[in-house]
Amino acid sequence: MSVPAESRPPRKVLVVDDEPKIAEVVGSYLRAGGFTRIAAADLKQLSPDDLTSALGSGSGSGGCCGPTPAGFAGGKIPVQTIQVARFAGEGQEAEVVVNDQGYTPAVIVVQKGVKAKIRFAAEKLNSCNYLVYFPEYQGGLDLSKGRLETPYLEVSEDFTFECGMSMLHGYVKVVDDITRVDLAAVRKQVAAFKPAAGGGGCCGQ
Ligand SMILES: [Cu+2]
Repeated sequence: MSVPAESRPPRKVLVVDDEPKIAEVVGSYLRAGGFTRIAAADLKQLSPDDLTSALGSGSGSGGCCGPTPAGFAGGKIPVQTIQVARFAGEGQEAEVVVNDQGYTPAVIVVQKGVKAKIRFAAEKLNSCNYLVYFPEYQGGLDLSKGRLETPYLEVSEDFTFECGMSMLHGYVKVVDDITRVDLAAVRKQVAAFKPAAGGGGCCGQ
């Protein structure tokens, strides 16, 4: 079962081994996992836009994707708001608002064994949040292209969603009965959850 939509965008490619200053800057991005190493000789093939977007606007808080919303910094998932899916159509549905604050809610509870559809209300898209990727389903949605909902997903165990660069993370908790959810327990579990990608991405944090 996969999401038959856009796949993760290609990572930006950058590198420099023989120019210390640039290498120093680029190195931090490489360490954050957002880039793929290429030979310095090939660097000329990158456009100025690639470099600009990769290195940020110089404001210091930018980076290629802009600042990570506070609630999502370091791979954290805000747990204050949890949405329990509702039964509708052929299964169950939940909706997530996407804007500069990230995902609201970032935590959804769905019922095991009932097909689930997740909709995204693209309130404000930016270079970070326009792509929502579902690692466990190996697919994603390009919200900027109007792909605003997943197909019905077979639900068997917890899964996650994230922005294309793994800075914003959301969590879908699977329970046996959505009419009896222990929200405190879900909150506790998700608060302790560490995304595999470590909340890295090209922007660090
Ligand atoms: Cu991002």
